[in-house]
Amino acid sequence: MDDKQRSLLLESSSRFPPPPGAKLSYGTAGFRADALILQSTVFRVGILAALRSLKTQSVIGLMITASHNKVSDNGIKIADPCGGMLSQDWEPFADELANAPDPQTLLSLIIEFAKKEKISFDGAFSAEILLGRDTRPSGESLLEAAKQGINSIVGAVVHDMGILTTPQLHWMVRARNKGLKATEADYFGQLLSSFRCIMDLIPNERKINEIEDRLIVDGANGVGGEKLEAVKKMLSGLVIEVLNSGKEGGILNEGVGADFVQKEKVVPHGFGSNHEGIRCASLDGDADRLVYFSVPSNSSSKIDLVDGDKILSLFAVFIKEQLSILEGDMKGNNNYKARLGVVQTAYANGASTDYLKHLGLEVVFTPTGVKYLHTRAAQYDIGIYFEANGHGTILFSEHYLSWLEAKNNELSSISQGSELQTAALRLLAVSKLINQAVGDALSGLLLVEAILQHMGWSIHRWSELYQDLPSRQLKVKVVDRTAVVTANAETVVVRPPSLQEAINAEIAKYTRGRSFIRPSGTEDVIRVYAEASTQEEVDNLANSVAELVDQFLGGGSFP
Ligand code: NG1
Ligand code: ZN
Repeated sequence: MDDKQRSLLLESSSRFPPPPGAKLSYGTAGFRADALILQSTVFRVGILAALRSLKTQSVIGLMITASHNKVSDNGIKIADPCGGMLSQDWEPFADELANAPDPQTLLSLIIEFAKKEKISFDGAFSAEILLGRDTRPSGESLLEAAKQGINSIVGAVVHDMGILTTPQLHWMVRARNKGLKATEADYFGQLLSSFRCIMDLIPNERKINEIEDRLIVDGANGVGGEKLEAVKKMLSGLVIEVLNSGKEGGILNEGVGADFVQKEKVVPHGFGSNHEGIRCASLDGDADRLVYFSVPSNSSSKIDLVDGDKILSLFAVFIKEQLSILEGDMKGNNNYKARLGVVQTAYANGASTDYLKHLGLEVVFTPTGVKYLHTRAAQYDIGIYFEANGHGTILFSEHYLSWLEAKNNELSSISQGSELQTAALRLLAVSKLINQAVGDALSGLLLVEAILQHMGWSIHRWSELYQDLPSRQLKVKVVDRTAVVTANAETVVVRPPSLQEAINAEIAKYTRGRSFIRPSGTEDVIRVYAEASTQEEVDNLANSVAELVDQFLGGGSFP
């Protein structure tokens, strides 16, 4: 590193002193905190993104968002060249950078890391970063801090892509690195044409009118509602009404959005008895999560929730149907049996896992966090992953896609328009509609809608695939959440000692009881999850486990 680069880093970082006393960590979704303390972190992640671009000689993405968190929070995360999350082996360096106390320490860390990673500053390659942000008011000034961080690396180029959903930014990074067009218009174009393709391939006899042709979407008062309004204008075959689009003056994620709906199981603001029985969906604040629900006809405030597990199940049923057609009667020479896998976390409702296994699918578990689920799903020809909260997607391996393309070409010459070829075309369309980089509420919503039409299913028919076990989630504030260490995809507490035994003793009191705890990666809390055969039992189990957490870790409160 030459003197010009050194002094540029020292000079710019002196303008962004870290917040006194704060210890930040690159959690399940990057850095997240109160927006007021994030200037220096975002600046430093700007530097990190430029270094990552130099290292990988690729375009890197930076997204400023705090997803479903309250509007006063914000956050920042990196999208790697393939459009996925930052490679995990860089996370410790991200933490060190964010927590470096002064410019000189920061510079030394960068020099040492660049040496270790063999990052060259010779100017042969210029770092290139795509920047996106959600609708949070703090986003604009944080964007400026990110730009200054990126520009602290000589020659770095920044493209401000404006206000985007998180998955749009990840999609753009992936497309750019594949040498494809990567504007928002290209993104919408791909979604709409593949949606149309699946709709056009629906067999005539399936076109039964069991389905209400109207979908009502809760936009969480965030970026998703805004983008869906744009999609709506270009869409045919589906009537979408957007509520909580953010234009009516509602507050982001307050009493609205996928996280609220999934955790509280109540209607979001703006929905009520006039929506009874109609298919409704809810996006989160940055539109990477999607859940469906219907408002019941009785006066209960609880909704019939169709969560990420059920979206996964719908996708699995559809994919499995296409694979059975394609693989059931293999014509020609080029035959291949796809490896289909399903990836869940411990938050998946036990009834969903039973259902998926009953379908004959391979189901595996990872710890919470997209980085784990995505990596595991990528090991299959077709890997479907979902968190119960509605974040998920379907990954197709390059190898399988090439086979599918070749098979489609072969079938179009020997049996054009056959059931076999149609199944191949449907799978190819799914691979284009569903975001291959991260979970994406907009593309997921279009795929759900196309599949429901294909099946001729109402939301009620879909919801009846299986009956969820009653579940409950709580959070407990403790003095130090890092004191909890878990194993076995977060289902067992290994530290503090004896806590797991105490939890087991509570679980043993209930029929079909299940409970686990883990430190959140996005909030300063311990999360408690419980499942049992009745709502009353599960509420009791969750409360007792939360009390145990408080006893063992002290200083607790239940926010
Ligand atoms: P944490 O705060 O680590 O539980 C939450 C979600 C994750 C994931 C991240 C990223 C739950 C229980 N946890 O993480 O699944 O979506 O946010 O946004 O929903
Ligand atoms: Zn989100």
